[in-house]
Amino acid sequence: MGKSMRGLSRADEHRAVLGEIVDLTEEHTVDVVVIAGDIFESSAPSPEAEAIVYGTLLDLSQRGVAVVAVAGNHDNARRLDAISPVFAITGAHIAALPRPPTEGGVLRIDAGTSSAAFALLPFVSQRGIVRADHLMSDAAFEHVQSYADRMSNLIRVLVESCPADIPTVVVHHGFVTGGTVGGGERLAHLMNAYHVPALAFAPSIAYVALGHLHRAQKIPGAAPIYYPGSPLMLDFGDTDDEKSVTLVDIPDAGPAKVRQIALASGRPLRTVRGTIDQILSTTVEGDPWLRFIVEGARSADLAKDVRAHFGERAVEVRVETQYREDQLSRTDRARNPHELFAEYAETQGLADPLVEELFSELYDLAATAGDPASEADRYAPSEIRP
Ligand SMILES: [Mn+2]
Repeated sequence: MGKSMRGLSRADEHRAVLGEIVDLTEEHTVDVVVIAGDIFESSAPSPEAEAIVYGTLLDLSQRGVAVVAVAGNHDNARRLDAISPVFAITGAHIAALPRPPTEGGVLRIDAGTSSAAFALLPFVSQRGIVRADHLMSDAAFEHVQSYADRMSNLIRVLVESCPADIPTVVVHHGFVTGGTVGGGERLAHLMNAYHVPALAFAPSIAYVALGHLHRAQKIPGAAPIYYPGSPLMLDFGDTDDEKSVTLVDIPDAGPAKVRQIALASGRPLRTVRGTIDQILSTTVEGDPWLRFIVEGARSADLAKDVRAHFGERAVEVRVETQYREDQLSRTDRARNPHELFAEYAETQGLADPLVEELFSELYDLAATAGDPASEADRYAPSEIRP
């Protein structure tokens, strides 16, 4: 929540899609809503974004629906941690920081005659992993060094602490890979150092709810492991996705039944490509956000002409194969570096979720370097100079 479209508010779409999800909980008699992060776009969310999220949590509470949430890498973990005791009173449980099983890392929820245990592991940065595993005080941590091994151990400790007589659900925000990592190239090596292997999730786990990747997908593994994806299209790169929520039915015994339910709220993102004459004669159905890629002859008034024709929804007008340096000048300072990088990567033909994840990780390290005490507080996008 709180992510804008090239500086234009999407708050109406955020309200609509959360309202749609709240209605779905009633239609499908949902017991628990799981939010695997990111909750907010920024670690300094606007009061409007907070009002939308907190209002939704209270809506769910009034309908008797419990909430289990973990913080993601965009979230301000310490800020969410501060407010979490207040929301716990309403039945919304926010795990913002990694905690040992008995101090909030494991949560039991009873709904009617059914119960489930939730093992909660919010986003852990590479630098945060050492602190996190000290918390768990388990001898096995002394012998492992890699992020993947340490994270696997954290998950094991949490899952083994869950009651054995009820189903266990793991909720985690991070990058989980399948069994195969391809190639010997440097990028693959770096990514390999910063992921959680799907093998970390034991077959006894009823369901693994993941957040981080925008695209809805199932990760191959011994347990059912899913990313539900983002509820709105966030980037022009997402345009082929149908947005959905994941409905999971967990029986007292046996495998979970998982299905996607399409979401109708939110404006789609469309790219229109062609010469300026073709573009100006295009009819656009519905009310999407529009990106235009202009081929062939161009003029200084290109963007003005396109915006005059299509209005405010024409959020981006770009000339094919030419990256314009001046794009990174005035308006972009207020924008999110992840968004800027994704856009740049695309103009360079480098658009790839792995590249964007790597950028986010490097950015995280750079933005928090040298100040371990306030890792989450430091990131304020408007203060970072390009
Ligand atoms: Mn994330």
